[in-house]
Amino acid sequence: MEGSEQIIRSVCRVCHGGCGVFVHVKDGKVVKVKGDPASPMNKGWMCVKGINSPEIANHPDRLRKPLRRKKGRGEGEWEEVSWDIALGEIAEKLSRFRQESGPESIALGQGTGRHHYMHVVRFANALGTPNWYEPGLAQCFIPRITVSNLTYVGFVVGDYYGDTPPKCILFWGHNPLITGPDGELAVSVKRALDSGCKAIAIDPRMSETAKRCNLWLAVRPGTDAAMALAMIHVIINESLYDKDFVEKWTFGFDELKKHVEPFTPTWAEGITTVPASRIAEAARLYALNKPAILEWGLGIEQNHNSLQTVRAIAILRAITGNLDIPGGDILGMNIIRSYPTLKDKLPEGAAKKRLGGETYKLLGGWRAFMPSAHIPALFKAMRTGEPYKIRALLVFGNNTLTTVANSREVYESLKALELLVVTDLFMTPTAAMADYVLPAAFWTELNQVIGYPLVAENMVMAQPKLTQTGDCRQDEWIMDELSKRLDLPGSSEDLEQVMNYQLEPLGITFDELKKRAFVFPKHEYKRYEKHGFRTPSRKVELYSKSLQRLGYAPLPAFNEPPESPVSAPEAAKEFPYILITGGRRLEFFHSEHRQIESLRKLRPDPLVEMHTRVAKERGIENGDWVRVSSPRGSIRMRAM
Ligand SMILES: Nc1nc2c(c(=O)[nH]1)N[C@H]1C(S)=C(S)[C@@H](COP(=O)(O)OP(=O)(O)OC[C@H]3O[C@@H](n4cnc5c(=O)[nH]c(N)nc54)[C@H](O)[C@@H]3O)O[C@H]1N2
Ligand SMILES: Nc1nc2c(c(=O)[nH]1)N[C@H]1C(S)=C(S)[C@@H](COP(=O)(O)OP(=O)(O)OC[C@H]3O[C@@H](n4cnc5c(=O)[nH]c(N)nc54)[C@H](O)[C@@H]3O)O[C@H]1N2
Ligand code: SF4
Ligand SMILES: [Mo]
Repeated sequence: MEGSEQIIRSVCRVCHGGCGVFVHVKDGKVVKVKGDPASPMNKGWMCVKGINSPEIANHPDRLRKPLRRKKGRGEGEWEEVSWDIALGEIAEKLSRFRQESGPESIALGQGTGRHHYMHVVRFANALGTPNWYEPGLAQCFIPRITVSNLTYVGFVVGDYYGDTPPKCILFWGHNPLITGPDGELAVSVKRALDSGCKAIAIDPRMSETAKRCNLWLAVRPGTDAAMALAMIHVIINESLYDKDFVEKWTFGFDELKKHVEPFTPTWAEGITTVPASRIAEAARLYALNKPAILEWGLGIEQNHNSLQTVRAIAILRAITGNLDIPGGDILGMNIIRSYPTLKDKLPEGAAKKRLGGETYKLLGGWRAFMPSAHIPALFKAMRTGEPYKIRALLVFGNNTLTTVANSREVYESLKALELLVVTDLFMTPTAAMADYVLPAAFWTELNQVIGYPLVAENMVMAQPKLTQTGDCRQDEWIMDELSKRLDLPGSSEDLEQVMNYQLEPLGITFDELKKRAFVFPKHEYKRYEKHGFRTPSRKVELYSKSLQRLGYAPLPAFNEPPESPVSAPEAAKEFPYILITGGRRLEFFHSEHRQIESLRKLRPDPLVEMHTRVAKERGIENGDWVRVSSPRGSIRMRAM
């Protein structure tokens, strides 16, 4: 019906959050998105990115048809082709590479946790290639997931939605007022802070979240393990730990106690540059204000010592008895089935060929949570053919040139491929280098089951397909169509069947979930009291025999970051400052949204934040254009 507006319940997915929304559709287009006050997640709130969904969905630069390269790579000459032609030609090439060089010569890439995340893993297993990657993983989320599984099995998230509010929140390398959702929503964190709970931020930067805290510890980047070890030292030394929980539910406390004896706050001050008294104060504040949430983020993972850093921090939650209690850090309920990734279809021999798998055992080896290729090893194989040639890369929503480290090398790697296929919403710099560019569906244009928070799945929501743009297709469909043409395992099962399989434990189908909008059962606290933790010792493993068996330290340790002023004083003469490049902005999601006018005007220029002392030393004023250089490259940015 022309002119009439429909309003349908859905879930925003501009980021990997889960804000319940109402989508207004008119003449087949999304014209407005509003927060759903009934959603327990966001209670009607939305961020600027989500609110501007219609502008993103209907943007004139959206890719609308499959494109085939007409001239040389990156020359920008394309011809529109039908899906049938594009998919047929791609499948024909993949089939040839598989036969000639083995399936491992085909790599799959994807970006951050989007709807098709697990479908890429499924497609890789069906293809028989161990070589898929995601630029998050090794330095985003996988250390936290891996450590959680090694230490207490399962993933914890802050309990913002129960009846007991937290008394304290410790934000560690995390800025959820800007970046949430990544396990929590900015709005829940804000509510908790507004209600007057105590808060601590451990962040080299006075972040938006740090500004709202009682205590801010400006840690030297990459030295968080030393800080955490000293906090454990204080909590044990001053007897602030939860004796009952430690005795009944932890393994290796005596070893830990002995291990942290030398790690005093004064020792940590020498490493982290934070005064010993403030480290002790933070330890006391956190341990004495129970229930407490420990919000950990990317800042503790983007370093060389990520696993041990994250382990030391995870141990803090356990010895203070904050695990799975009301208002503390609750273990995910995982109320739906895990995605059918066809894991058993990947031959054992293929898994052994995973690039980097032998060296990075917890990323790509058999003990890994979700084995994937080691990105530098994979991109090196593309460039050099060592240890074997990667001939094709199929990218589903990753701006590889801007989000994988070392753009120069990435560029050389992509140029060396025989086939590059990029599926995206827009013509990104990465897509511009491809042989085929395939148009992806935006969130209002696809079906998906959303388990939230990610990997914990305490709540499940439905996102229904409501609109269509050009010939855009959802990534899962593209992979399924290639699977059919290659006659791969699982190709007879469609997405609806997969979603219904996942939902089966709830006794509902995707169609029924769409009508209910969400399922959010009451949390069952302390389930470990019934069956123990799901670790080998049935307890929280402060001391990890599993890590020891893999050849890693069973108790967390600090290692000085490479290329720091301490470990590389010579390099520090030429490059005296430490650069950290996490720092997200509310207006953008990673490399996205710079072309969305309503968002871009809020932040027109790339900004580098620096200390006023550094600015004074260099005679830099607020807003000046400066050049930021590292041994790997340089970039022009505006000083803040
Ligand atoms: N220097 C530096 N680099 C980083 C980070 C950092 O902090 N600093 N962070 C790292 C982290 S944690 C992550 S998770 C990664 C994120 O890396 P990416 O996920 O690659 O980041 P984006 O730029 O959000 O997304 C890439 C592309 O996906 C497209 N896209 C969006 N939705 C869809 C969809 O449904 N289907 C398809 N096919 N395409 C879609 C977008 O248009 C965009 O061009 O970056 C990593 N890289
Ligand atoms: N608006 C928006 N939201 C997002 C994203 C986005 O691009 N835009 N990306 C999403 C993704 S994929 C992710 S992974 C999350 C990440 O979200 P967060 O986990 O919040 O990560 P960041 O914002 O990168 O960094 C958090 C803080 O860590 C600090 N930090 C940097 N180095 C260190 C360090 O060595 N130690 C400590 N203690 N702190 C350090 C930074 O100064 C920063 O304030 O955000 C998600 N949400
Ligand atoms: S926080 Fe994420 S899910 Fe919520 S409105 Fe913003 S972009 Fe959408
Ligand atoms: Mo990420």
